[in-house]
Amino acid sequence: MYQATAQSVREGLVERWNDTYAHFHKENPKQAYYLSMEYLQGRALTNAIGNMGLTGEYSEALRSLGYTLEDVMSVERNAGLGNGGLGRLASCFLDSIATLDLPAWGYGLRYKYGLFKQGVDKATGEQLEYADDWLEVGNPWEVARPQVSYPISFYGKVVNGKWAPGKQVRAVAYDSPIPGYKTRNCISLRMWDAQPSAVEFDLAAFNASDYETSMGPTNLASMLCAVLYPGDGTREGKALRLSQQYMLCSASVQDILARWKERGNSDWSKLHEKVAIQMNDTHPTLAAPELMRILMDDEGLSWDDAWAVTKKTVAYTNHTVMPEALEKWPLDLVEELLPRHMEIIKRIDEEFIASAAKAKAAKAAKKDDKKKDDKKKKESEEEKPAMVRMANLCCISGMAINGVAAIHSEIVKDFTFNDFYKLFPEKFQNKTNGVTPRRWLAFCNPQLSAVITKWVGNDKWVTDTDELRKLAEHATNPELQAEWKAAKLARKKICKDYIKKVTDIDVPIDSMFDIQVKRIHEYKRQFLNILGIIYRYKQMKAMTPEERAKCVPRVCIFGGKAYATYTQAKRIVRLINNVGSVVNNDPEIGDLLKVVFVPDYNVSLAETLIPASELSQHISTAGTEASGTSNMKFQMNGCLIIGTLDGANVEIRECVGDDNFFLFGITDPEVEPARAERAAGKFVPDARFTETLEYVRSGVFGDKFEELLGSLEGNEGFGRGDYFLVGKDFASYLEAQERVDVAYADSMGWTESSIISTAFSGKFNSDRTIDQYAKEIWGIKPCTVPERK
Ligand code: H2P
Repeated sequence: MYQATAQSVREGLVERWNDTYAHFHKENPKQAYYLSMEYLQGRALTNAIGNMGLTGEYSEALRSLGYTLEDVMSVERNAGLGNGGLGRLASCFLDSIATLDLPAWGYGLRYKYGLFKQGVDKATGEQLEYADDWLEVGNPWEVARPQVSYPISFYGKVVNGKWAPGKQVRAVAYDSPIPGYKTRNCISLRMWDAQPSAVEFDLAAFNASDYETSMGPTNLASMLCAVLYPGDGTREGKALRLSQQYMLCSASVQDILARWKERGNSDWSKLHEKVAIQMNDTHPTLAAPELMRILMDDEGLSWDDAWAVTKKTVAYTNHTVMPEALEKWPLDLVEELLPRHMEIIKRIDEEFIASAAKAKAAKAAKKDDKKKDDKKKKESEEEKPAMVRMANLCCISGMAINGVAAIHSEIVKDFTFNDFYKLFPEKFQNKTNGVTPRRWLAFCNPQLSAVITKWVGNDKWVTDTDELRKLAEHATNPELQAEWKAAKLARKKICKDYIKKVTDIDVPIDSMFDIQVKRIHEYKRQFLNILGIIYRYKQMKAMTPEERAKCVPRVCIFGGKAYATYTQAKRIVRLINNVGSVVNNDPEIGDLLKVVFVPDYNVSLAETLIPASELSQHISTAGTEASGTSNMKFQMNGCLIIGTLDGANVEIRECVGDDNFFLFGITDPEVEPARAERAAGKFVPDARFTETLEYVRSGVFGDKFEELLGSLEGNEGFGRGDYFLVGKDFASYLEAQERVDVAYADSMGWTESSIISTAFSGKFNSDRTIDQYAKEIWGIKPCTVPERK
């Protein structure tokens, strides 16, 4: 029934999809292309019928056949071709682009397996990883386009200034329709699959039974699109990752230029008037040298002409400021894999250094500055082996460089890329992230949506989220409050049933649902959360039954994947699970505290958890989380936030007001001094922190978690000595949690804050973000597909 429903919906989409393509072709507008290694599309069915305004009709039709829409849609596999926020952001952006009728497309890779399916070992609490065979039963949302295919070359050498590649595969297009909300516009997400190139198939070798030789290209092709982010610990792994990135860039750039020609354009110097390419983080950086190569080597442009237009065409979004996450590749590897590109990159580098030196000289820099600069230059020259720093290449080639939240964009200017900022301040922008209110409120939370529509007076808020502000006028109205609470309770019930199904844990729905879901990472500090829970548990154990009865009951829910080779993150998962096993089975504690790790966090799970949330945790060390986007989804669904002054939390707090946000922790400027204090041995941890660590060490949770705890103390051999300052923020975190408990006990006050949260979430609509990209970076305008006559 799912397949039948999907086919029927798809049929309805195809007409809009074809019309959109034809209309863009006819109008020949400037078009933007979003290049991303990740997309977290989640399920397509509910979204498609929701955007087409046909949810009621499909529900009804299915009911008449003896099915429910919920059951049918829950069969769909999640398209999990991403890791976290970066990939989901790309998917929200596509929804907004289509909804705003903008001429733009997405490009990605069609991995055979998604990131991985996560399980939990019942006995040890450890994370388990399985291949996520998301295409196993086919994908009704894609259309293979074997006629759209491009050669992708690797290795070889440069002969007379041109590349004579050593290996080749073919990139073949698979398109998925992305319908906009209440519009006929339907854009494409084009994902490339790798196929062996027939010219490389060694028929003679095959017939001589030398299968290994003859199947070489086939193997390369199947490796290229096997998984997202293959381990890059070895040189082979690095080569594979870089090959994937190159394949995305090369296929997409070839396709973009083919379309540009097909639409009748021919003046290369005006390419940027018709094309904008957005590089989602540094993974698609090679788009810039690839564009240069094609323009020069295939189209015959001079270096100067090719460079002039390339730097007006590509733009770069930075998503992280952590030095270890800024990609760099060994120069000799790039040279071996992509010899012509390395020549181009070297020339970009040389010309940049020369022009930067000129600019400096012209400014007659102060003596001090000069000394500093000389020192920097020396450091970079001394790096061995030599590296290609992708972010630097992006900053030099990009027409625009943007961060993803106000505070992050400032950090990017002041620290991460300060040298580049000083040279070209005009390139630097901020584009605070957003999320689509269709998927993340209207469709995932129909219960709350109905209440909102009733009290706002119409459903215009589904696109114009400023309309949500009208809720604030009624935030203390008992009638709205009652309906609001009923909607929340209905969602908590659904969530409870889901938790029971997948973990067998019974959670009480009259407890506070306190959720932290995101990639497991030390900087995101799931560790701080679980240590806070351990402290709470320890306190409760020491109470008399009467005292204990006064505690605010909580269900603490975690979800998120730890990258397969990230040992410390995996230890955190194990600690959470072990704490859960002890706490959840402690008769003294009963329903007062539950700790749940819901395995295999993905888009659908988020759609179940977020509507049920009352408190959510966004507690990264200040200055580390670029933006965060789940904070926005929680806020939209009337959830209160406990958080640090980091990423988009800062702007969320400005919108909801200090009273409706549980703030704690040190601020970004205080981080380095705090690290220095630690390094000097001057940091004295709060007694509650020491006590909590000792409690874990006493073996209450089975294992003593020595490696994990050691990382907080900077013991020799155990990491960087609480680099993310869990100890420093612990006391302030506990105090904020106390304020949470007090606030939750006042049900009316809490509900008022919940309503205010939703009411002032309008800014975090990805339509707003995309409108800014369109106007301030891409220079594109809506191109609305007319009704069929
Ligand atoms: C990253 C950042 C987030 C940001 C997101 C989208 C890489 O996502 O860390 O702060 O909101 O990109 O810009 P994530 O950590 O969830 O993988």
